[in-house]
Amino acid sequence: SLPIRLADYRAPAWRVERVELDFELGIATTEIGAKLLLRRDPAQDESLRLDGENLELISIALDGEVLADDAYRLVDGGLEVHGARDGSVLETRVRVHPAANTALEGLYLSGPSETGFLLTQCEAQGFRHITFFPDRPDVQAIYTVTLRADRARFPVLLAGGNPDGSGELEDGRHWARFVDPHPKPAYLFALVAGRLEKIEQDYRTADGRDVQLKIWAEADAIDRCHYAMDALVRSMRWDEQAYGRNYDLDVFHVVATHDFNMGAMENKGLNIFNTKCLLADADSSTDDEYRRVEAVVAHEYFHNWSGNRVTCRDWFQLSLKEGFTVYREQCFSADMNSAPLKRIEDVGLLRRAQFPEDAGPLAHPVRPAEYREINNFYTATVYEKGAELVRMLAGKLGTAGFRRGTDLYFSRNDGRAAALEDFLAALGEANDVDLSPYLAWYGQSGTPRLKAHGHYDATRHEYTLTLSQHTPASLQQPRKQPLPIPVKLALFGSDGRMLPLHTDGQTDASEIVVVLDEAEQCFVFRDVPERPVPSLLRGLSAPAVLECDYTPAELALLLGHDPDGFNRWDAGQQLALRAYDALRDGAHNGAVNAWCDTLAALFDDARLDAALLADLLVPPGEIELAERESVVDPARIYTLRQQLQQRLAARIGADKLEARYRSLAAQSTAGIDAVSQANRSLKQRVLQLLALLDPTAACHHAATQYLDAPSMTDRLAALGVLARHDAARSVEPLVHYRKRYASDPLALDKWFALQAQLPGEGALARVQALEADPAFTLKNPNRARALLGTWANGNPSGFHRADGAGYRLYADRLLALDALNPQIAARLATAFNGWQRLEPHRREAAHAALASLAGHDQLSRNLAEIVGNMLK
Ligand code: HT7
Ligand code: ZN
Repeated sequence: SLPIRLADYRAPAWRVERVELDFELGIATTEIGAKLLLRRDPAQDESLRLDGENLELISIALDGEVLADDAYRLVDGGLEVHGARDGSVLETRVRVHPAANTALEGLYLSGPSETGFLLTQCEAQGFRHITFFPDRPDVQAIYTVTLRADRARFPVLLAGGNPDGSGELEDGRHWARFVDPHPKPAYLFALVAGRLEKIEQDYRTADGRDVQLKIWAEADAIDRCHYAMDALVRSMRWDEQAYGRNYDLDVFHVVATHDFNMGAMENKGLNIFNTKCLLADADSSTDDEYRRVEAVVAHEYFHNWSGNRVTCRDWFQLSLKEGFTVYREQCFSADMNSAPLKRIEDVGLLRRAQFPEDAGPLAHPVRPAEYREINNFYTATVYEKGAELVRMLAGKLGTAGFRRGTDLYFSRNDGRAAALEDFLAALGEANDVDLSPYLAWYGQSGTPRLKAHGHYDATRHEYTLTLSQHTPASLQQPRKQPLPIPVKLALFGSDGRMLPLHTDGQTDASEIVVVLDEAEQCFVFRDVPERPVPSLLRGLSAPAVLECDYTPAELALLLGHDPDGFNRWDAGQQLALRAYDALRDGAHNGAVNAWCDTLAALFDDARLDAALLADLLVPPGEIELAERESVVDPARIYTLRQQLQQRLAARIGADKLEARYRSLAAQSTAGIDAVSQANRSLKQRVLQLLALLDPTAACHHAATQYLDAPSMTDRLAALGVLARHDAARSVEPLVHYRKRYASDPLALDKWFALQAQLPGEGALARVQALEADPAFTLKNPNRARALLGTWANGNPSGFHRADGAGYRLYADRLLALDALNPQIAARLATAFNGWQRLEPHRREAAHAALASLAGHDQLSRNLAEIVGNMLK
């Protein structure tokens, strides 16, 4: 297939003003009638072409006349119709097969044929699997949807919009109609039909609309939806207060499914969620999962404005809705919880997932210039880097200025399909600033490296900071431009206090932002009483990698004293990298000691938040460490990182770890309040460190903790320590867990994932054994991700075996998956990212596995694009 290019964008020649859809629902076969009121752009004279995939056309009529065979043509991927005029009405009837749809795109069945329910997934291009339509986001129509089905088999019938009547039909069937008054693109269409239970809550918006909130799930899951309802109500209030955005229909439905390709979907008025991102209760959910539910509920709700009311002109603009909505969710979660902890989590994800993507063969700009398969572009770059770009803009404008900008953006673009330029223009115009230089960030891939060098002039009391930037070349973009990089900074004195800053522009602030927009620039600070320690890129003020010639002692000072939790953590991460390098190179131990000594001191600091301490005690992960190596040996990285943590544990000492563990264990509760979560987080970390020094003692605690655990977080943490440090002793609790949660798919996913994460050469055999478990199936994306995805992405030392056997098995599974669900196969295939930098044996084996995949002629467009890019 040929790539689709941003440069080729043309406004649609044909639009749909109104659409009436009529569904005759059945599990094996569903018939869909569509009536489209068409509008033609008088400036274009193309004939009407509609998208359609895997549709059996039953009938077709134009303006009430059945079309003759030569008046239309079924073509690859669509339908051409001759003779349509502006104002014409096209009627089609098609047949689809939901139960046979394993790709989970379009209309499909969730669960077994006898008991499951029907639902749709239309983003990005699923609607064309439901009916013939101009399936592009800049075609926005008013939808009237009628659902008909057997009442006993499908007691609940839902579609997006406001309810507009329902009633009985013959033969035990019934119907329900919905009208959505807000014009929307096809990707936001949704329906759900089946046996579902609900919980409800009334909500009055700030502007006075009474809304019924309804969350739907299968009977065994409905009791686990209360936390999501609570998160939804908080999200709605927050969007009213933070952005002045109110909900705009009389009902808001949320539906949970176990069978979903992504986390959730923001369909207008009918959000659909992966159960993994919606269900939460103390017995089966971890603290991380509670936070994820809160975040994803908020994210999808926020899309009602950033995505639905203002949508994307074309899929190249995807970050317009995704980057902005991720940013909105990040701010919401920071407000609901701890801002520094949230930032640590998000920056961790950015460095672990986005930076490697941006440095490898799949690198692409936040606004890509071309794609073959749009589903491959729901990436960390579009989402997470996109959110960082919005954060930069928001930081530049300040809270009030950013709000002025978003108000203008929403009012000016309401009901429209917008481009990223519209976003920057509104933010800029509302504040009288020109933000167009920031557009360069959207068009250039790669993570800028920011170099900093400080010079102190003791006689003049002047500190000169020289900043320079460089973005490594990529295949598509051999020459990278300098970007505007906002560098938030502070200067610290040797006593660990922040120094007041005196520059030409500003005086007396303790933290300022300078913008580096050339390859190199100097910034001068006056009246600096002593040689300062700079703290740079605070809060990660731009998605860049900082390379500063700090001494270990300087980083230790920041780790020990920075009043801001995030910056303290970040200094600790940089120091840990130094320590890691020293261990690897057998160099002087200065950095190792500085890292261990400072953390050991903080370990004793009773004022420090327990959750922050837990994060401080974790060095950068294996993927981040691998990113800095020119030749990667994942087994060696694992071993060195273990050694580094062992040094830390030894420096703190077994007695202190043991005592801290006991005191935290004595305070354990099942609560999900911040204090209880912080307690669990630190307790887990302390137990992990203890296990590196005294595995017997740690496993003894873990065995007890597993049995007594009042929460899933504690239970899994204990199981993890046992499985890593005493395989024999972990057998019984693993079997116990497997039985206890036999009928809880999400809990079973965690069981698969925990074992898939166990490091070292044994991982392959373990994965194969787990594949033989009767609960394993490639058909369910959550299950496939839990076992195969966790192994390949979350267990570098276990996946990257020197003999390449991991790659061969994985490639084989990708092929099998591709035949079922191309979106999931393509996503999992990205685990090969970085293969070119592997040491020669592994590189050759990875190359062979990728080449064998590329040699198959039946690959989906999804998998073919990823594998093809990987091999470029
Ligand atoms: N906007 C949603 C994207 C999504 C999706 C994309 C491709 C295939 C399946 C999908 N399910 C959901 C999710 C979001 O960002 O909110
Ligand atoms: Zn989204």
